[in-house]
Amino acid sequence: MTELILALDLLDRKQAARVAESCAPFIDAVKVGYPLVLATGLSIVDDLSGLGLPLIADFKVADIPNTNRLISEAVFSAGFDAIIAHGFVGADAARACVEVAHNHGGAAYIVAEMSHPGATEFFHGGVAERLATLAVSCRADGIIAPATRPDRISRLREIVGEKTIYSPGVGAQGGDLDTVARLVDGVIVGRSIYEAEDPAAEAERLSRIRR
Ligand code: NUP
Repeated sequence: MTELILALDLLDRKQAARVAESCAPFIDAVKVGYPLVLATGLSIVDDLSGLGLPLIADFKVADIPNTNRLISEAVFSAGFDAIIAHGFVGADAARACVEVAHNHGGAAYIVAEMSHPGATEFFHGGVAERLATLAVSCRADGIIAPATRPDRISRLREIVGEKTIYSPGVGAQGGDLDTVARLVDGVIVGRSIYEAEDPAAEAERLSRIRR
């Protein structure tokens, strides 16, 4: 079954906790990014840890190896279970995130290709393929690939094999859940769920139509 990962890009701590709690029975993980953490601080992890779901830190870490290591240590010490990092900074920097993740019993995912229209300016022309190859060589647990371009997911799948592919871009960005769910291990969905009139009902609906 393809996982359903809630992208919790809300700015209000109480609302975020409420949405996550109501959706919890229908989702497999919660992804937290800069919007929520910058609004609430890392202590938001304490509010969400009671859900019993994996918490993914989407900080798209992209610095030198030492700084990546420091960021990753802070992320896992706060209680996150996984981290998303960029690969374009090079294998040494990406590997720093992977090593810290694995030392903490967690996971690290490398962005291979982003989902927004502008991503094609830099990720196409062989770059995404190189990033997916780097993710494999760094022993990352998987990659992030765009739900908005299923053909690209299929191409990147050839490179990463059995590794996990998590895919954002379903719904608000135009990606089709049914198409993408067949190709990936997990879909990442934000606005379609948390902006719905009844987020839990929408999460339940999506959880039923994914394969
Ligand atoms: O390529 C990416 N595209 C993307 O949308 C990589 C990401 N990490 N994301 C994130 O996925 C984005 O920051 C947001 O948190 C989520 C998609 O949210 P939505 O478009 O479903 O609201």
